[in-house]
Amino acid sequence: MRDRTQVAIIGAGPAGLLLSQLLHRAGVDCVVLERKSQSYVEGRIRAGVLEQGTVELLERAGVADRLHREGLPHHGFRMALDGELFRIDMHGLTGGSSVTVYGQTEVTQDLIQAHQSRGAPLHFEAEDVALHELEGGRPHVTYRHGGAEHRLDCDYVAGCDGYHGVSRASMPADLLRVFERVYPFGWLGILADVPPCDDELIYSNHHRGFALASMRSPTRSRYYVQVPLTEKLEDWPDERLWDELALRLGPEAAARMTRGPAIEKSIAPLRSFVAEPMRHGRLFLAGDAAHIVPPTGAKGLNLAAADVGLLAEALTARYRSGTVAELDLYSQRALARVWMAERFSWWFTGLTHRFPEMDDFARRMQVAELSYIRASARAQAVVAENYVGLPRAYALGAGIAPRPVVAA
Ligand code: FAS
Ligand code: PHB
Repeated sequence: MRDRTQVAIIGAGPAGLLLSQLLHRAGVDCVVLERKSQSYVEGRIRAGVLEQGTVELLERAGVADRLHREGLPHHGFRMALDGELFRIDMHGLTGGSSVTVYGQTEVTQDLIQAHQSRGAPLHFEAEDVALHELEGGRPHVTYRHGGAEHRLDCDYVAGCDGYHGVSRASMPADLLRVFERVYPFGWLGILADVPPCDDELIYSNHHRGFALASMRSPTRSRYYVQVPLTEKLEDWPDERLWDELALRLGPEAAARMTRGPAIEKSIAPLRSFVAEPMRHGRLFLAGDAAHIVPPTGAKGLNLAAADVGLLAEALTARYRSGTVAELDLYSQRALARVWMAERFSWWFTGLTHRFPEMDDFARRMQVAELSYIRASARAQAVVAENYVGLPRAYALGAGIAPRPVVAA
């Protein structure tokens, strides 16, 4: 079967769904092709913190009603050093910025709901998606769906298919430059229908390892502990995990912690990854297809949204006024923001986690840096403005956006 659209979007994660919704509201035709089933996509448990910029994009996409009803505005978060808590007053230190705690699962469900209520072309279980003629005059996507072979002719392809997707893999190997750090540990996460131990998040640096106390609602908690990559889920029965969380979060948080059965438990590896450029001909990458951050800084989902905001504006300008200037600037603009978020996520991970090769000197450096942050409002302001999301102007300032990398 043969179809045509203006923008073919690969992937129905937050990036693909948000881009599709923004383009639809700008009058741009698009089709979303997703490899997995709807229930699989809706069942994924991932991010939990939305920057103000992400909330504004979801409002612009017309999918923020439930977010405003159920999302939890957070004006600060706590840090713990070997069990001793101190607070980062984001709202006070950034002139009024904050974040909203609202699960990526809910964002995805709200976006899918918006698509299906308008009968949008969102195809789940699209198999063997392949991209063709990205530099030619007839870009198109082929795929199999419902047992039939399909060809989708388009003007542009948005690769929103995550780290393991087909889009980045469709770029010429000699064009791509990748930058990567793989961390020697993972995060063991637990979701439980118990009240959170605090009304704000707690990021804990403990000599036994990192722990994070987060939440999804006043009755649903999300916790993480750093574990070696060799650990298996069966090594961590619920009781062992609750005991470890109590130790690493410290006595004050432990006293308020409510235990309960895990409704989801998983181990996620941590990596920092960037692929440059984020464009090849008619293909534009957005979200995890182009970059990965360790979840420590709560940037992954928010970076995907920031890419999508830029790409939606550029595609809309192209169809409304015929200008391709913003499309030509997309990769450089997106990467400028990506690298700043990569730096913060890498730094915050280094500050809060126990590295296997860490000697006593390195441990003392961590303790000294955390003690300095605890003591200095200026140091806390740096943490706060990165956590709530840097102003777009920082990345677009002259000389800040990295020059396109020219092969040596
Ligand atoms: P996604 O990976 O979410 O979506 C890509 C979509 O493309 C998927 O639905 C996939 O099935 C589909 N796809 C892949 N290949 C395809 C193909 N060939 N054809 C069609 N479709 C294809 N971020 C945070 O900020 N905080 C966190 O706590 C956090 N925790 C995470 C935990 C885990 C286990 C993982 C993997 C990520 C986590 N992240 C976290 C990061 C995460 O939230 C991502 O940043 C976010 O999902 C990015 O969204 P997308 O770019 O849409 O990519
Ligand atoms: C979460 O609630 O899942 C979460 C919150 C903050 C992070 C990472 C994950 O930095």
